[in-house]
Amino acid sequence: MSTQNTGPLGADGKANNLDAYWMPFTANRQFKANPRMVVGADGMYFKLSDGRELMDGIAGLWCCNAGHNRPRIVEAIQKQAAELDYSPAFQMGHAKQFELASRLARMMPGDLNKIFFTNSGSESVETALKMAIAYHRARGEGHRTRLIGREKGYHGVNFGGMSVGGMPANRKMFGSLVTGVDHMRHTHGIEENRFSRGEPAHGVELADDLERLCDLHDPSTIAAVIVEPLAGSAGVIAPPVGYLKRLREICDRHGILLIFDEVITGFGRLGTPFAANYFDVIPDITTTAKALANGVIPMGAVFVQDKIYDAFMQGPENMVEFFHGYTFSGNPMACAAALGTLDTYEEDGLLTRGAELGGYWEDAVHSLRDLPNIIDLRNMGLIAGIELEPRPGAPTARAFDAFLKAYEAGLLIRTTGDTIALSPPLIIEKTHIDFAFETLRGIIKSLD
Ligand code: PXG
Repeated sequence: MSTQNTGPLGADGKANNLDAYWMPFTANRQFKANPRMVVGADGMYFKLSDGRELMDGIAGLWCCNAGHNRPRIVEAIQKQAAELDYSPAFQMGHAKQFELASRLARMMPGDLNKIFFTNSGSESVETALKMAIAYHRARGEGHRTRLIGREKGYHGVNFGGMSVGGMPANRKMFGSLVTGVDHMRHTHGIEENRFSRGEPAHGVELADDLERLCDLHDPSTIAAVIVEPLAGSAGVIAPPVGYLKRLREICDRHGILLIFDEVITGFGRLGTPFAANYFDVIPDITTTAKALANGVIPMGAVFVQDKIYDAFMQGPENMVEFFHGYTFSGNPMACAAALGTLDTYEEDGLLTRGAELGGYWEDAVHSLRDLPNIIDLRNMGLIAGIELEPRPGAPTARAFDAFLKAYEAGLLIRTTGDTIALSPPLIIEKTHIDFAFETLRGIIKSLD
């Protein structure tokens, strides 16, 4: 079943096939029985092994915000590879790390002026959680160790992120996880919020759930609260009006750090550079990855307020201040790709393009309302969530059928549970939006 030849013979003369690769977050047996193979990408489109084009409705995995095969980024990587391929991440530096960090600091509102580089969203989250705990300890508040996440949150798959995350399927197989973690209630499923355009009107009081956890654990034990400003993986859940502001107020009242996980919302997804701009709420720490280097080379960045960095800069100057970092933190190839990406975002005005197109996008999303099996439609910036009624006794099956049919029709979508998520490259044009929603209209109509 999975012996299909995927390319030329290996040097050992044996056929390459689909057996050896254990694919992430994939139904391996189903995929290998009927593979979907990509061979190229340009602009808004993937090219498939059968010669067809597939419109990218999800920016790769929420990461190729400038679209594919962008010349600035390609050239930056080619040049960098020939000039400086790698330089040691610890106790050595190269100019592009400092240039990139300076540029990022200028882009982010508030005092989030210190940047720590990682290679993924998951690593950014681990880094942020460790920073939060160590920050309090450095200030003499070593009793603040507890971490608070939220139900339905997704913060990557490493132990810290999985533990503060609230996706049951991502947690249940992996034992007792990190201890000293608790969760606020999620903000989804409020009946009056169905078919909201942008921020839903109801549910600000759910932020007060943090007060409940403060009462239970005592705030002096809590280091940080981490939330996605808009929850992506759980199915596009925008925060109720005023919710994030209230979380900020509660954190301030109790000396708790607020971490925004902007791995999805960062770099223009909401029509503003960051969700912090959109919601006008400044966290203490922001985690990013994905679109930082346009998905071309793995890279993440953690932004921290000056006060946090400063708290670490104590003790003898020859001592390492933060015992944390990765071999590939700030590596030259990733920095070059990120600088080329930021140039592209700037030149094409992509970080605010979602605001310009947002109205057209929103109308397109909500035009599906009359279709069968639609139980909710949600949108913000260039994101859409289309929630389908689950098939009785077969949750997720209807949405997965939509995924397969869309693939056949030339459109790449994501599904999570019974929700279809769309997050196209920010270079999208109205004609692409029309194609996506006309295609989806036909598909959703045809689903049993
Ligand atoms: N935080 C958030 C908010 C994320 O969305 C991560 C952390 C982890 O990032 P890495 O780079 O370690 O994967 C993510 C990742 C989807 C989807 O379609 C979402 C993610 C990854 C893959 C698919 O919902 N989010």
